[in-house]
Amino acid sequence: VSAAEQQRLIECAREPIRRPDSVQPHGALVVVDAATWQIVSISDNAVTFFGREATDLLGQHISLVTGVEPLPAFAEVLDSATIAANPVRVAVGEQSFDAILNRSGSTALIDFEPVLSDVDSQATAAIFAAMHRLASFTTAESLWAAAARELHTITGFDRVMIYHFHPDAHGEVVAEVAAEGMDPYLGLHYPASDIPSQARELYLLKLSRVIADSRAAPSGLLGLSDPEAVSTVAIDLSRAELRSVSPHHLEFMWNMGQASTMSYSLVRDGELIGMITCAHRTARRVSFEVRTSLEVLANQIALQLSSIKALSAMAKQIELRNVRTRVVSGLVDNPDISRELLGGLATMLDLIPADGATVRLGGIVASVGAAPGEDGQLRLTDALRARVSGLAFASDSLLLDHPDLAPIAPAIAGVLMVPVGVEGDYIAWFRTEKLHSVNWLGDQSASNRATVLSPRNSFTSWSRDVTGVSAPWDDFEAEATELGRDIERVLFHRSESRLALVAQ
Ligand code: BLA
Repeated sequence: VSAAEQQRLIECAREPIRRPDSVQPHGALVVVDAATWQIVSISDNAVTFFGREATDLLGQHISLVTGVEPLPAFAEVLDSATIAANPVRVAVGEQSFDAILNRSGSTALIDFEPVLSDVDSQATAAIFAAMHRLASFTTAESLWAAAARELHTITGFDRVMIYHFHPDAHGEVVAEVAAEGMDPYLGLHYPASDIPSQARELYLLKLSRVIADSRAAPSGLLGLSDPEAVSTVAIDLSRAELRSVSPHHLEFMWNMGQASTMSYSLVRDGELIGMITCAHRTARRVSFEVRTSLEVLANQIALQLSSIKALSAMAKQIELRNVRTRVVSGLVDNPDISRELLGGLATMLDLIPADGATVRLGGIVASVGAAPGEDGQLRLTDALRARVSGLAFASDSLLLDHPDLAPIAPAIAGVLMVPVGVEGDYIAWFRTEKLHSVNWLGDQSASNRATVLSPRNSFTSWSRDVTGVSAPWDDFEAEATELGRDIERVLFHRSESRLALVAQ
């Protein structure tokens, strides 16, 4: 991660996107005191929807907007624990609205969205049918691809993308369906700062969002700076459907040619593992009912992805345990443990694929394949022992993680090392560099941004070689630690039986 990207990560994450002082103008937001239903804040576009100026409504009772009738329904939604009670259909004059209520501290946020023509029941049926079809996919790749196709058909958006977040928070487009003539983004990677951390936190709390028109000027909220109002701090709009959008992200959307987006969070165990984004070249809205049905669909996809991942991790674990059993059983009756570990029927390299391995037992070092020389090993292990606490040391890039140690073993990129016993012995695996290139969404160099905080201007695929990095060690760290414990047990039994022989 470059210094500029580090700075961008910090700066982008600072923007208080939950309290923006404004809303998207395709509806009106009314904020009431949840106890009295007095309007404490209202968006300045109220007159276009309600026929009354926002300034006249501020401080009044909500019934001045809705008539007296819908109040019991409002209270019911607010008191129910789930959002499933939303929306409440209300008429104001000639216009029907979906009113969507959410609590925010002592206030209630009420989004008023003009009702779209009623094609929702068809869409809901299509969503259920898609859920049935998607249920049969058993690999992440096939599920991603099928989900993108289904969502493209259901929503009609120009482009539907599925993002997968990598452990370092950067994203990858893992499935895509795009309208004819649009540049494909499939397989491209993008930096973590494109979706900063506070946005990801918010997207865990609220699983879907709509940006109906990236070019529309937001409507300001009145009442917030009134010293007589409930609060002089901006209200938390996290749950508001109409919450206005970060100007940085709006600029990103303009640069991408996106007039509107609708996106869904993919969550596993409280962690954002991906997102589904539907993007359109013209302004576009989707009814609240369809949006919430799609939330259920996205939830199903996330659950399926979780179970696919859990099942494959379990299968891999069982396979590894079988190999480890074979490695260890070869040690039991063998006088030369090092030779067995490095050259027996089942070796350390069968357990954990690498380019070389080393065993140091009783102070004697033995190696196969690509491994640093004995002198280099000693310096490396001394240095690592001094700075690594815990059971195992794993790095897929000495150059990046410990640049001062890299020159000791210039041919080695990745090291996995587990101490054995207390005499400074160890087992270790070494991997050489795995050259590969990553295709990024847009040039990642500074020349493609006006300032550190600006989104990129160009989004053509930009390839960069990754050097000095080996394949990741992933779950092998735990496996290596287990093998270390197994070897200690074998050595312990051996010394016990030797003691028993001496005693006889
Ligand atoms: C939000 N950034 C987002 C969102 C997406 C992306 C999908 C969620 C909102 C939405 O659905 O539109 C990123 N969109 C992408 C990517 C692709 C795409 C990568 O179509 C292409 C495949 N963004 C920047 C910079 C900053 C930034 C420099 O590029 C910060 C300075 C911020 N992005 C940013 C913020 C949000 C965001 C703050 C949250 C928007 C909000 O919900 O208010």
